This record gives sequence, structure tokens and C-alpha cells, in this order.
Amino acid sequence: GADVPQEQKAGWTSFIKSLAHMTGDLSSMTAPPFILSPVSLTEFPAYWCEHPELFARISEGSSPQDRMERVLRWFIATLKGQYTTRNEKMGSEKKPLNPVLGELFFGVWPDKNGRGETRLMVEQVSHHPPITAYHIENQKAGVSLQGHSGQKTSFSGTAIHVKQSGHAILTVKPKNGDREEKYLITLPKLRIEGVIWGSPYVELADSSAIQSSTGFTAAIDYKGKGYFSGKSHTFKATLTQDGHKNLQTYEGQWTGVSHAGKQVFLDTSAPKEEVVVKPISEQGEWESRRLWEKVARGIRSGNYDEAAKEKTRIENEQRQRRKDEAAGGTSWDLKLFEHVDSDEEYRKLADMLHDKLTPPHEDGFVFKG
Ligand code: CLR
Repeated sequence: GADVPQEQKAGWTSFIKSLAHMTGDLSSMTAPPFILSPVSLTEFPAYWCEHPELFARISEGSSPQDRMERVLRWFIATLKGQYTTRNEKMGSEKKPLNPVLGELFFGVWPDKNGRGETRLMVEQVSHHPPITAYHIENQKAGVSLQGHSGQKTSFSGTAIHVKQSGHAILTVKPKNGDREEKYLITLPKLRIEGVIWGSPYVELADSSAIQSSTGFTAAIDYKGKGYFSGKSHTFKATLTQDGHKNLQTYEGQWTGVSHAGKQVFLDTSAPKEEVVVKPISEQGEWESRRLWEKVARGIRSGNYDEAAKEKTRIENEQRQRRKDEAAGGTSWDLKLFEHVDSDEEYRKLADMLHDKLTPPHEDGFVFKG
């Protein structure tokens, strides 16, 4: 790999070899230090709201179709942050810290221009397999997002293929007095390219959808270089109602500009707003940045021995907890969410979606408030 530091080349080669034997969960594999990120996966749900303005304005739409279009615009606007931020900040995609069961992350986007405050609450609700649940809400705007996320990974020899599990449900209370609406958001597949060279980046693949309780469906296809156009990171979305004919097509780059017909649909060059998080000194012991503080410091400063030592300490403590629970016949209590075997809202909306790839049932994590 061209981008692998000389002294880590052997480690990178053996890591790549071990990817071939991976059994769906990359998170628990040990990777060479240069590819480690100091950020835990519990922070990732913040990417859903780095355009709080677009999120808040969904409820201002004048009709179900207008609101569906606003949901689609907000969703497409989140993709750049979700899938390119690590490359921008750290030079390539990196391996995030693998959250412990019960790890928490809280943040806010303050009120600006009367749009209302947006709050984010995240909890790691499973460790094996890793699942992260999140709740985002702007009470004033009447918009909230509830979801959970996991990943199944496989390696093709050149790229890592990531199938996302879980879904998100957006709830909107329209400002014009229309009834409350729900939107099911399914998640795209990822292909991690550039792995061999040691400079991974994400390309989105296949398709995802947004299904509204009002009958509107947005089907979104993703392509890399050389399909719809010569460009990377492109998408094409079509809007339909109750499975009827195409009402509108949206096309372009999710990292740049997209159009609906001749009109600009979204220009992602507008600056994003990062989530505001309490200083570590004011955080509780289960809060992500406090829990991983020493590991993150080790990774950032290149003191990998400190990072490894602290990571082992955290993992051993977790192992001991699980042993104690097994011995005492107890189990870990989730703090913010309650697990349900079949998410009722999901079932209804997935049924309207008629997409064979979307399973009829999925687990749910209900926010306890
Ligand atoms: C998590 C949920 C977010 C969207 C998202 C973005 C990037 C994904 C991440 C999810 C899961 C973990 C992920 C990451 C990109 C790379 C990383 C797949 C889906 C893997 C584990 C690290 C690969 C690095 C190796 C080459 C070492 O909403």
C-alpha cells in the first residue's frame, strides 16, 4: 500500500489477509495504528443533523408532497457528512472505536433564527453484534428521528462490502395542521475502496428508499464513477405516489449539486454545523468522549502503547461485567431505549414500500423519553 507508513507495511499486509476470514463483523478486528480513528461509532448519528435548518423546515412544507421533497433534500444533504467526513478530516476513512455496551453520546445544535434547538441522544444497545440506537428531536419544529444502525461486512479481495442493518423513522407534525406523518428511511450499502493502498474511502451502492405514511415513495439509486455520468458519488431518486407513475426525478452528486428537472434541488457546498458536546470534565463516566479519553489521546499523539493499554483495560472491564451478570443471572439495562422484537411503525411503512429487499419485520429500539 502506497499510503501505509513504512514501519506498518507488514502489519497492514497481514490485516488485509485476515479480512478474508472475517465473519461479518470488522469492528472487533485489530488493525494497525495508522488506520485507527480516535472517534467512537456512537458519535456517528450526529451526521444525521449537521443541517439542522433543513431538518427543522420539513414541518413547514405546505402539502404531503412538498414535505416528502423536503425530507428527501434533508436526507441527501446528510450523505456528504456521513460518508466523506473522515477523508476530509483525517486524510482517509479510518477504523472507528468499537463502542462498549451502554456507551452514551449527547449533543445539541442550538436554536438559530427561531428554528428551535435540536437534541441528540445515542446509546450503544448491543456489543455483539454492534448496534447503535439514536434519537434526534427538534420539539419546536415538530420533527424527530428515531433509528438504530449496525453493519455486516465482507471482503471481496479489493473492496470491503458493508450492508447496513437497521432503519430510521422520521416523525413530522406539519405546521399547517395536517395530521402527523411518518417516514421510513432505509440505509444504503457501502463499498470501501482503496483498502489495499491503505487509503480507504466510501462509495455508496445499490439503493435505499424513503417511504411516507402519506403514500409517497422516494427510491434512490447510488452509483460510483462511470454509470449515470463520469462522476463519483452520484445518485438518482424518483418520487412516486401509491406506486403510480413517476412524479419527479432528482439527479446529481450527493457530495455536490443535484437537480430536479432544470432547477437546483440541493447544493451541498453550504457549511455544515457540527454538534455541540459538553466538555469532557462535565461528562458522565459512560459518555463516549470521557470513556475513550485516554485511548483517543494516545491515538492522536501517536502514543499507541498508551492507546492499546487503555483499550485493553476498557475491554477487560467489560468482560468482567458480562461475567458478573451471567453469574448473578442479571442483564445489562438500557438507559434510553427499549428493545422490541418487531418495530410496529417499521412494519406498516415497509409494507407500503413493496420493496423486496426491505425485510417485512425489523427489531426496534423505542426511545423511553
Ligand atoms: C455507521 C453509521 C453511519 C454511517 C456510517 C458511515 C461510515 C461507516 C460507518 C457507518 C460504519 C463503520 C465503517 C464506516 C466506514 C468505514 C468503517 C463501515 C455505516 C469500517 C468499520 C472501517 C474500515 C477501515 C478498515 C479498512 C481498517 O450513519
